[in-house]
Amino acid sequence: MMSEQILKGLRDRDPRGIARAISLVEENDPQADEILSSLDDSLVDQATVLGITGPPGAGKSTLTDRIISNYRLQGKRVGVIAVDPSSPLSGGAILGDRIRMMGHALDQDVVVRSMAARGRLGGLCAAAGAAVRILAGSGCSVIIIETVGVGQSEMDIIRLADITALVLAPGLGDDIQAMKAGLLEVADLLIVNKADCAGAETLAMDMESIAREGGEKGNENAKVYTTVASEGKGIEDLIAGIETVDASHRKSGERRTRRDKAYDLEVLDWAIEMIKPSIIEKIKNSGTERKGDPRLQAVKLLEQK
Ligand SMILES: Nc1nc2c(ncn2[C@@H]2O[C@H](COP(=O)(O)OP(=O)(O)OP(=O)(O)O)[C@@H](O)[C@H]2O)c(=O)[nH]1
Ligand SMILES: [Mg+2]
Repeated sequence: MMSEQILKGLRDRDPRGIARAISLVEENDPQADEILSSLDDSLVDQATVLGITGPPGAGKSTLTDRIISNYRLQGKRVGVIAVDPSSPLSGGAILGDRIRMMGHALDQDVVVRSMAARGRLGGLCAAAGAAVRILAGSGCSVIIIETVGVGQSEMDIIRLADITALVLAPGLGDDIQAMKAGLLEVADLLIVNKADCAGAETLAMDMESIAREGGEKGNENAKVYTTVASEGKGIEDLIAGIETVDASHRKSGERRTRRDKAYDLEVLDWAIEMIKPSIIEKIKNSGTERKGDPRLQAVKLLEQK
């Protein structure tokens, strides 16, 4: 597809054109610059980016599906970025399955994109940031980023979100304990899904007390949302909660602060991305004697003009 066609596809909000545009950016194709500079910044500014994170199998995709349905009823166009952790922790879930779970495959106003965290060239944050803007620029007023809450790149990507919801579920074992601390720090909303399962109540009470005492973000009124995503229970309450947080972040300037931080992170990610090939080339050409400390070699290499 030529870039003119892709630009038209974006203007027409055609999911295939959008997918192609994101791929070109991911591949660092020269046409990416034209695509990215053609986007409507006011749409990007206005969109709400919602991060949904939590351990594998907590029900993030099922919940995402329900949240999409709710926004679709409000007439909103929704974009989804599903980050595939390609980790054994995901229980062997493969990309295809994650997307197939979305009950909106035929809806032109739901655009789903998957991205691999591992085994990819370049920064996930950079590519996902661009994808968010492309989705927003093509009319998605809500963009959901689904990511498993393990690993650094997954934590980095959640910083692209205006609001982050942490999804936990009973019966997922000790992994949760290990994850809780880091995830709680980034969570604006706490969700206990699988409320139909044994142990949900205890988990919700646990989460509530952790949230109440939890450091900087400690919140006297910390509320834990309970859902049964598979049956669509608790979704309306959750959506109302998301909207309350969104409105309060917009008013307080928190949203601006987060976007500024995310922006810097993306610039860094892209810059590293762009400088890498030339460094690799330098190493190849320098005929480096593999002697002395690699760190010192790196210093020398960077001093070369
Ligand atoms: N009993 C019960 N099962 C649920 C609920 N929500 C989701 N499930 C089931 O839990 C399993 C995992 O759900 P997913 O939505 O794929 O979970 P996920 O967090 O997206 O998983 P990964 O993407 O692999 O990290 C599926 O079999 C769902 O049908 C719920 O509220 N109650
Ligand atoms: Mg999933």
